[in-house]
Amino acid sequence: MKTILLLATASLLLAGASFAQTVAPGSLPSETPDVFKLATDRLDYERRDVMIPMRDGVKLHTVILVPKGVKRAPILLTRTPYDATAMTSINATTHLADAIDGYDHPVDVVIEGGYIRVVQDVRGKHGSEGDYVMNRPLKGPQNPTQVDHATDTWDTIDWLVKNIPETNGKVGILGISYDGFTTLEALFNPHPALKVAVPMNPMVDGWMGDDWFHNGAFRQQNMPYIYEQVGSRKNEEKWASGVHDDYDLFMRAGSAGALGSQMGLEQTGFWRKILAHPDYDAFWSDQAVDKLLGKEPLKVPVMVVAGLWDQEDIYGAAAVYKAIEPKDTANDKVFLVLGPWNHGQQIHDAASLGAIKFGADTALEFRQDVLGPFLAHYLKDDAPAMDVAPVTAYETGTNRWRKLEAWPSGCAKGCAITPTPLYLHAGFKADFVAPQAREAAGEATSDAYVSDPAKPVPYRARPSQPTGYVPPLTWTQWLVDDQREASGRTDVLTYTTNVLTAPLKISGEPIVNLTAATSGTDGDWVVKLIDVYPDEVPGDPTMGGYQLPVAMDILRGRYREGFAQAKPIKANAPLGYRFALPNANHVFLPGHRIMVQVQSSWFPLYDRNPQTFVPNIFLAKPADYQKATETVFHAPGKASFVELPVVGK
Ligand code: PG9
Repeated sequence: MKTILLLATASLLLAGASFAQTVAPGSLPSETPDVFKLATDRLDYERRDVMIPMRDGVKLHTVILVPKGVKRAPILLTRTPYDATAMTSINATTHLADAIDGYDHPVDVVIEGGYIRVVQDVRGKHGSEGDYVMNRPLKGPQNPTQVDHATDTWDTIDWLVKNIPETNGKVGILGISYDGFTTLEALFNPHPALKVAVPMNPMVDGWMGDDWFHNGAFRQQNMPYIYEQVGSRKNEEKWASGVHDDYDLFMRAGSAGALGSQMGLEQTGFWRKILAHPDYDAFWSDQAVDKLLGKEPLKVPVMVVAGLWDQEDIYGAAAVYKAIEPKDTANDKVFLVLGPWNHGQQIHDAASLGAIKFGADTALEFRQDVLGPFLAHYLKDDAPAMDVAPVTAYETGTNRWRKLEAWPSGCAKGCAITPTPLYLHAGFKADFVAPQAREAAGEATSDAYVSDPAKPVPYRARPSQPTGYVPPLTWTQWLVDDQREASGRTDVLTYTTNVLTAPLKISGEPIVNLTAATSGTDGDWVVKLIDVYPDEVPGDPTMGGYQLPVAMDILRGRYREGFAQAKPIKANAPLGYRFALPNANHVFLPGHRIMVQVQSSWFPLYDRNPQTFVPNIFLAKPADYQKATETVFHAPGKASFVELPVVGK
């Protein structure tokens, strides 16, 4: 025993001697090593941080996560502006599943599939070299260089399959939102090792209906995002407005342009481009990904994933599907998933959204029954069979998944979709009968309200939260907010059907057809298609009378004749306004009612329309903002209606 003690003591003394540092007199050396080596033997995966050279010499920081022991594993790649290091070290953990348990990773699919997970900082962001350009356009009229996301993806995939010995040489690319955009960009001249792409909630056309504008109305609450995303390489510059309620912040600023100037946003190139391109000019249309993909050959199987209540990019997925589906003549290369989700909810829990309950975790069902088998089929060596329909669409209202051959199509076989006008009527009624002479015989043939830019309609209850995902923020739920508050306002017109006695199903885009006049020379029209719950809902009393938005959107009236050029509106003239609302796949159940709301502001998410025509609303002056009387007609020959894609036998 004594010997052991002696030996132990001796070894400690020796150890102490070997740790002793030769310290220069008068110095106190750093205690932090130059490079900290991770003790990897405890991890169930290997982490490799590499800088991959692109064809122009710029190196892109790429994190490679290899599950221990894998052989001939496929690669799942995501290219992001949101910090690859942060996205792959979400928890201090020894498990890959926990390291990636967050944004952009369908974790269970990645882990159960034994995939090599690769996440790369896009050019100009975080650990990558090069210059950052928001949604960098493809080489061409908006990008005179020889590099873009397509070339960077090609070069990256080429490097990966040559430098990761554990791979089977097959690569899938997937991502949500901006990372859905980079996923789509991989489809232009795709690398031969790219076997499948899953763009989820992708940014596709920032002006038409995704993050920056909707039909010309500017989504000003995304200004903090621009500030932080473009203000510095590592998003170190943080937006601090000093005002808690965004309604106050944007109201006091006047125009979005004025706020941008106050916040120093004009230092950034992308904000200057926004200011310079308020209309749908070539700057926007040249980089609309759906338009560009529509001209490309279909070389890689694609599953486009969309959320029916996507609060950020509700336009992009449907637009891309419309553009590429016609190329899929065998109906086996282009797939669409429409889930009852907010932006990206498919990788999180989705048993509910806000107050709306689905009875099961619909995101888990998607990952297990659709995404997992889909990726395995194209990426695994044994190419396991998959039973994934061309379209997998959740039917809200009945809470059922539907497997369809195409979209829109109301059912698998044997039904048809009939565009059916839901007319607005006197007495704030709505029904499927066109305005008759009865309205001309004395009943009101129109309804009016005063739209006051000094008191715009809040798009949700105040205080107006900023956009964001960390509780207590509920930005992710705003598309399912109860619309009762709005329906009680004098500057919101609300039309409602009688109680339905039979289910009514719609599948596709409802189309707004307003006949309306304004006393101003510009104006916005917001139209909401709403499912009104019964006055009492057995088992769920809080849902009694709930006004659930099914599809909502905004049109900036100056673009009534076309998006490329803003034109003044002829004052006090009944004019037609026609625009599509986002896709719905909804059953209005018996006992429910259908409601249509019309209003002229949706604040502060969207900037105010001055309601007097100015060349560029970003530069509007306080005096330009004037009240206007808005009139919506429901008379024979001047009907207003929402054309519903009604599913029938
Ligand atoms: N689509 C998301 C976003 C983009 C731009 C502004 C605000 C949000 C996203 O990429 O997360």
